[in-house]
Amino acid sequence: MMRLSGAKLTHLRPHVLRPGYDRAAVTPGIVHLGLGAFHRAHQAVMTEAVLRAGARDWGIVAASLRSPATRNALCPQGGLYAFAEREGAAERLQVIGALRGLHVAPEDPEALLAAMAAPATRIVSLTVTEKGYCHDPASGALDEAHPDIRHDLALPVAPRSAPGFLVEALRRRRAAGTPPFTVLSCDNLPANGATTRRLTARLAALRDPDLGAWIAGEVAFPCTMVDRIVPATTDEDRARIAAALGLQDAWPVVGERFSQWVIEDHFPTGRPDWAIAGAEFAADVAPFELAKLRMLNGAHSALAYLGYLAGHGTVADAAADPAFSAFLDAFWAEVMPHLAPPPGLDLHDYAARLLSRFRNQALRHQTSQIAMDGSQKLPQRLLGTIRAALEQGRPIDCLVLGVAGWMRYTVGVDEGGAPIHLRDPLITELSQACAPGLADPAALADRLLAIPAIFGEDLPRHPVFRPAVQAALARLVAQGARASVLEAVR
Ligand code: CS2
Repeated sequence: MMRLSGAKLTHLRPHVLRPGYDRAAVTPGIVHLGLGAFHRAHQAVMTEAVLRAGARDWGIVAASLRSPATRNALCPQGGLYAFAEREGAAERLQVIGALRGLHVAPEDPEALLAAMAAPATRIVSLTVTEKGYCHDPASGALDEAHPDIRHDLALPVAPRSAPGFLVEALRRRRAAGTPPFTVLSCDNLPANGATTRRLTARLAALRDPDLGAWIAGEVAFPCTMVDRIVPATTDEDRARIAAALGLQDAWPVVGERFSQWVIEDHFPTGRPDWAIAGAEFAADVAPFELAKLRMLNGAHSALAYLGYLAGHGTVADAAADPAFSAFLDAFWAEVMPHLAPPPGLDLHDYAARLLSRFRNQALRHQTSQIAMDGSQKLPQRLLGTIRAALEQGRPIDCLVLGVAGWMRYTVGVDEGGAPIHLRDPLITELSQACAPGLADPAALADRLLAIPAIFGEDLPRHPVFRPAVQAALARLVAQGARASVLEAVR
């Protein structure tokens, strides 16, 4: 079968949506850091709608900060790839043309810096995942001992970290008298814009206090809430999509139909009209973001650990299990009292829609994929709600069971004794804490609670939280995840 490329677009099957605009006339206006599936299924799809509507100066130059794999897949295709929107039996295919340049940062940091410093670049957006910000997840402060941050301070002209690239590119623009680009974080971090500003300004200040103050004062870092479920692409997806396209695509992306993007409208040097694609602009993104992080992502993480332990490979399988769907209802009932939803958002409707999204059997979203990097996710997904509930003396049983599920999972053996492949930037600390195994669950809970980057200083000593976690972990070890989930909802 022929490979997807600009020259072969006419070979696509007729039902496949294609760029339909002159890609050669599109110039880059956005540099994107983090060329993963999420970016390609979310912001790039929204930007594609803007290009289809006639804009020419908002092409995307995208960079991987680590692996060359995506560049290697997309380069021979001239940056083209298919996005497959899946719900039930329906699959809608669209070839996306928005990527107009591909970089691999470690191969050539200078080329990426040059693209970021170019006057035509007015936005630098990021999807580098939680750990890509090199911060302490509990406090939100820059992790100055992080190897990439130390590297970027020692050799700032050839950075490795996302904050390092932002600082050096902004320094160059300031020196050249070019207005700064707007920094648009699209990761699931609390107050992602303000957080990125704080981390970037801090790293800059460690180099040069003036530069730090300039970044803090002069650069726009709007907050965003991003939402679309995008599981990792499988070989089965590749084969099915190639057959449906009539052309081979080395790395298509697959996602649900639902997509939401709420953006704080602060772009001093302009922005694409993403409203064309359904993006919402809001003065305050926080109420959207808290609801999404704590309801969707919080439930996702709890379901990932407990579901995996109970033998569910995917979110859809877990959510189809009556024990887990009852657990989700009870979990959301614990979360909702601590949210102040934006006007027009009914949290009960939101929860009902989440349940049906989780049940989308057309998406094979692996529980092990969501389980990854738990140390970076727990604070904003579960622990923030737990702190709020503790303050008001409200129930935390399901939230605590989610935390205990993470602990049980982190020991690295499933309920049948098979090893779990753990992936987490704090793997060394976690393995140390888990080395003595499951024999004494209360002591295991204490050793994990003692990691301040996750639990801070308050939670490990909390007179309600600590014993609740110890008891939940003991139950999980004694009777397994499914029985514990059933007990929690009884
Ligand atoms: C998931 C998210 O992998 C994860 O941790 O919870 O990627 C989730 O699918 C997205 O945030 C949905 O918008």
